[in-house]
Amino acid sequence: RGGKADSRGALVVLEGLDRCGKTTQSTRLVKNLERVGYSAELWRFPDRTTSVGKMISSYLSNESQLDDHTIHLLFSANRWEKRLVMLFFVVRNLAKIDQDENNVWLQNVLGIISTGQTLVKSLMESKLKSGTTLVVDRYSYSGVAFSSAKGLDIEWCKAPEIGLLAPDLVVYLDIPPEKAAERGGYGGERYEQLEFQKKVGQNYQVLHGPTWKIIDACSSMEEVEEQLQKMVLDCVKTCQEGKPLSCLWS
Ligand code: NYM
Repeated sequence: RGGKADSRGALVVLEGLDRCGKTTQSTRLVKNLERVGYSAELWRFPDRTTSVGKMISSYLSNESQLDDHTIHLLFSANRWEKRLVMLFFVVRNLAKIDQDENNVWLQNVLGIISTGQTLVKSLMESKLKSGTTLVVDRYSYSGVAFSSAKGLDIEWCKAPEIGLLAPDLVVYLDIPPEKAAERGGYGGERYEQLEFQKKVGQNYQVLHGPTWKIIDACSSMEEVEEQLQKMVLDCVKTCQEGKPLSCLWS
């Protein structure tokens, strides 16, 4: 819908404290974007379905103990591992293709291999370039804000995220930690404690940059939904008009 035929989708990230409403809002946002004719997908980090994600999940539910640096790197690895999926995809397709000399796709792939170019293109980039907007529930900013709340150096926390795609828009759902705690439902996972969340909130402040927009998460669900959709539609249009992709931490 709209834009040039080869226009890309937007990379939109939702961030905030636990219980700020990110998951509800990101789900609604994807439905709303699709309803008005855009291709959109919901991603979330941690992605608990991968083997790294399972280690993270077990740590969060206090079933395992890990050094703070180690779990930080696992959260980051869980974002990086989206690249490998693409490599598998290529290998799987290569295995399927018969050795037909006229197969242009295969010839291209072999050409790329022989010139030493990398085939490993991130799944995220491919999705965006195919025109799909990605709505991502938590990203590198959660990684930095939560780990540095444990006392890890903020620059050290940012380092493993360098080179991941930078979002076109980060929407911070702003809620005072006390209000979030009142919403209840802290599920007993690690980090779901008021004092810790206060530190996380302060760390998020340090990360705010030009691509960030803030929504008052204490407004009604409908109001947040409406504001969010408006911001995202503006961003999607800018991306369709040719805004280039960039990498963290630009
Ligand atoms: N979290 C999430 C981190 O500590 N680092 C990260 O990189 C990410 C993506 O995991 N309390 C924390 C924030 C949350 C917890 O997230 C699980 P969720 O959105 O509740 O599944």
